[in-house]
Amino acid sequence: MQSILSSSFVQGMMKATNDMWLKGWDERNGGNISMRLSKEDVAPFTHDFYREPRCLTLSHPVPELANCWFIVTGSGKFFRNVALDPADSLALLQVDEKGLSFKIQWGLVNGGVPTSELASHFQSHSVRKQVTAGEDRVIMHCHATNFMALSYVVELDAARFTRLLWEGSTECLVVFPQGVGIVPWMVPGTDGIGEKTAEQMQSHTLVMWPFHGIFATGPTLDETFGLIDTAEKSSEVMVKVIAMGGMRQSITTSQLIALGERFGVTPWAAALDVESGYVS
Ligand code: 2HA
Ligand code: ZN
Repeated sequence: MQSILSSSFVQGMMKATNDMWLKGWDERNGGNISMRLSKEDVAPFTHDFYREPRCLTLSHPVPELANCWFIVTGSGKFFRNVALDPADSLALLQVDEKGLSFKIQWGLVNGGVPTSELASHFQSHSVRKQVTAGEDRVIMHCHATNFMALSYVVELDAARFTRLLWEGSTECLVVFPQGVGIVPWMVPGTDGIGEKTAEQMQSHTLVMWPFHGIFATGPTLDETFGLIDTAEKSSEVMVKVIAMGGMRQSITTSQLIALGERFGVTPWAAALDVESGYVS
């Protein structure tokens, strides 16, 4: 019998959290990840499940996620420790048939609860599951340094900020053609920030939490990590550009349109419409 520790989803969470720690995006207990699994994914590992799983009530009902399985990081757990002791840091849980509560079937062996951002994750999962016909399975939150730094100096306008990141690196428009949504600063770990984030997830794969970090979604851990990595790289370029005195030239609107055509993506029109290089 194969141990759940060798499953692709536990191994995947170990790799993602370690990569993010090494990137410097997840100091202390910063950041959280959740991935929706199928019952086929978890079926080979039921022998590792608790005989009497703990049941916890959800603060916000998620009927769209009824019966769904998730692997998530634990509240207060450090990303740097996940790979050292995944059974302590991760939780495998299943939502009940009404979307009102969930059972912890494996993990958190030393106690504790799933990530404090579970409300935001679940509300975003509900939206992404629907808008991508089930394709998006991952929600990832972290404190990407340069992306955060930009939130202190740019105008907090989603179209303008998207345009800035598209200009910060040629591949960005191809990787996130739907652009970056922005929510106002809000207290983390609440249903309120979860609602606002999920609203943005209707039409964006990336959402900025100003002065805090980033929320991202995608079909796999690799894709979602790559999405954040791309936005963060562009943010780093733009931090340097702004520190050097601002843009003197950049990718033009017609060049961005040509990029979209070549790679078969439809760029968010609002971000094409705003003027280039607005940071001076
Ligand atoms: O998990 O990053 O936003 C700690 C956080 C909360
Ligand atoms: Zn955070």
